[in-house]
Amino acid sequence: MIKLYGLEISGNTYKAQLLMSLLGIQYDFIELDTDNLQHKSAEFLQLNPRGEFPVLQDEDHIIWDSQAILIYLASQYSLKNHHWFPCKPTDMAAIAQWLSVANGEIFNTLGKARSVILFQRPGDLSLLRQQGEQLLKWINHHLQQRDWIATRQASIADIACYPYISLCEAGGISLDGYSHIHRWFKNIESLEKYISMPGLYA
Ligand SMILES: N[C@@H](CCC(=O)N[C@@H](CS)C(=O)NCC(=O)O)C(=O)O
Repeated sequence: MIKLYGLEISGNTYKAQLLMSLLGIQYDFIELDTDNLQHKSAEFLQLNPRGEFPVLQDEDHIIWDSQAILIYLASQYSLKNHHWFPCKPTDMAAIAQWLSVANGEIFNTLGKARSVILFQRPGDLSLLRQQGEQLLKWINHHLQQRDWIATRQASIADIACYPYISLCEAGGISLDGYSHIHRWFKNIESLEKYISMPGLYA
């Protein structure tokens, strides 16, 4: 049985949970005791030397980084539904670009602003909010003529980008007025076997 190590309120963990639900994959969830820094313990560092979560374990295969987990799950378990991670080079490149945005700009502005407020992490909140608002404008414009963020069908790029955009009001960044982002939220939330997480925009 696949094991997922993470935290229920972690958007990066939710990326893996959402894709596993959409793909109908059963797994054991191991909620980390982050108050006692379980993710920095010698045992956990064997799984992920970065001391971060989520981590996915599938038999002997250990995968850290939520984007890498999405690539692994879609490639290994979605052979009949190629749209999650298609083999066409231009689609793969478009998906890679948006996985990079998810791990870069989205996490580092919207995600960080949330963690400054919710988890008292250090950070310049007004700068993060300013950068986050610029990012939302760009993504809203990008989605103007599109149903999905990278390709013509739902892909792992949508799953990677969705959580920290939908969670961003917890960081004091308003989602008001971004009509294309809201339409894209609805597209994702209409997927069969979609699951939510605490704090998503509703
Ligand atoms: N690029 C990594 C980032 C992982 C990450 O920063 N996870 C956060 C939780 S969402 C974490 O482990 N925070 C604890 C720490 O950095 O000490 C991914 O996408 O999985």
